[in-house]
Amino acid sequence: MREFVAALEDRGDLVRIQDEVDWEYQAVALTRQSSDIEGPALLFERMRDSEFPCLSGLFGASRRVALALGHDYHYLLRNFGELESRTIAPEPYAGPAPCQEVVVQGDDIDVLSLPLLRHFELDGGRYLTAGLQVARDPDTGVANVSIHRQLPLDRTHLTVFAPPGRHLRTIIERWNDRGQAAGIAVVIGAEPVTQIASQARAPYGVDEFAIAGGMRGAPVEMVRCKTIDVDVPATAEIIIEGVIEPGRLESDGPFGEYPGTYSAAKPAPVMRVTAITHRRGGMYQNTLTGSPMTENHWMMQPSATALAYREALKITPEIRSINVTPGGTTRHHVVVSMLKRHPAEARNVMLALLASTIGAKLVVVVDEDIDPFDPQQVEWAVNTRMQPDQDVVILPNLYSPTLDPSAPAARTSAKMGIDATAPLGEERRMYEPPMVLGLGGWPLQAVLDRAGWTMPDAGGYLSARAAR
Ligand SMILES: Cc1cc2nc3c(=O)[nH]c(=O)nc-3n(C[C@H](O)[C@H](O)[C@H](O)COP(=O)(O)O)c2cc1C
Ligand SMILES: [Mn+2]
Repeated sequence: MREFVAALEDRGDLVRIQDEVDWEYQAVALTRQSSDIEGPALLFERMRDSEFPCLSGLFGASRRVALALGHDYHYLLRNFGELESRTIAPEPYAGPAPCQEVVVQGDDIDVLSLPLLRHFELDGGRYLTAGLQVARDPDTGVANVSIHRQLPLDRTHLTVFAPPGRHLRTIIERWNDRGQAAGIAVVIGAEPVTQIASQARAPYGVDEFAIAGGMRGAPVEMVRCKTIDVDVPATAEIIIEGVIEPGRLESDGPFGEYPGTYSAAKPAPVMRVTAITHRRGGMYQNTLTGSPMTENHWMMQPSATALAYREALKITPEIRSINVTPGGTTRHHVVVSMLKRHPAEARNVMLALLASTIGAKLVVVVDEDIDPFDPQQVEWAVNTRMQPDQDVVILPNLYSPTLDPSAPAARTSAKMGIDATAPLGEERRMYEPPMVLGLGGWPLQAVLDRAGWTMPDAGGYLSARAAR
């Protein structure tokens, strides 16, 4: 993390703020504004009421996700699944672990010694938003790594917003079934590649630290926590160790969430903190979420897209390209471009995606000549290649992991598929854009050059926008 911060600083992609910043709204207000212009990451060196600096908006521009993984962002959208599949198991760290340079235990523990930020107007409180939660299956001992927001209840308790279906929740329930408390570690300021790897939609039983190892090309180096049997990345900035109190659920929320809406207050498991360990000068980290795009979305989009490819490719190998769109908050709308070989195939692709765990509510399937990343092309395909009474499938009442406020019941949604592909065969000609012949033979530029034409200055005209 420290190397990454230094590299960003060298590139002018991180700005240090030395003035004291308030954890109540101010830090988030600045992060939101930087996010909206795809500006720099912000390192708040002095936070009100805390000794810890706060790094915010680390992934607030897609270029920084790309830099963390050493690949162009569009390459990541296309190939994240392939990167996820090359795992390298974690290994023990040699020597004393930096993340345990300082150990805080007993009465000294206070989660609000960390600068947890207050994000949005109607939020239920300050939130910890950049913690990687690590817990182990009670039978296999295999770790799971994922990110869940946490609301502090008092000095030593935090909720863990891991809804049913999340791997962490399954682990908690399995420990609960035995009447035992699951050990849980919250890793703050892990190596950037590990943070992105935590978003892999790998099956239950796959250790996301091994995925991180594959992505960084070397094992993630781990140390055993001081008070629980859980291993954490030794070079992380801050670790919160604790146990899940069996059977206890407390109200968590509301919180301004990734669908760009609030998620209502819901019961969530509770963690009792048993220790906080950190590096000297440990950096706290905050991630922004809310209306797309934010770092929450940039972090999720590659893995959500990888999941969409996996599901679509089960139907046909002729998938050209997939966009899990920003307007669909990188979860709920999927546009798939495919080469159709059977008249009904697009509908199977649609159903596979609507049924998947990505949480898609709308799937639009277009032909291979349409770029799913160009909204105008997609709309044109919907305009000219589909009839609502024949090409729209609406399915009521499906299971769906979603925070959509319009959902009819918890984790339930109606779903819609639009087949905007043209018919196969002879008929297809009528669905293709009219071609102008001779474009190559009569290049306009030569004509314009001869006429001495240059682009007119727009200043003299009333611009279209002003006219509206
Ligand atoms: C910044 C950020 C915050 C997130 N917050 C939550 C959250 O509060 N609850 C949740 O269930 N998922 C949250 N997620 C998504 C999960 O971390 C992600 O889907 C993860 O892959 C789930 O892991 P699993 O497949 O091991 O269950 C968040 C993701 C990011 C990038
Ligand atoms: Mn998992």
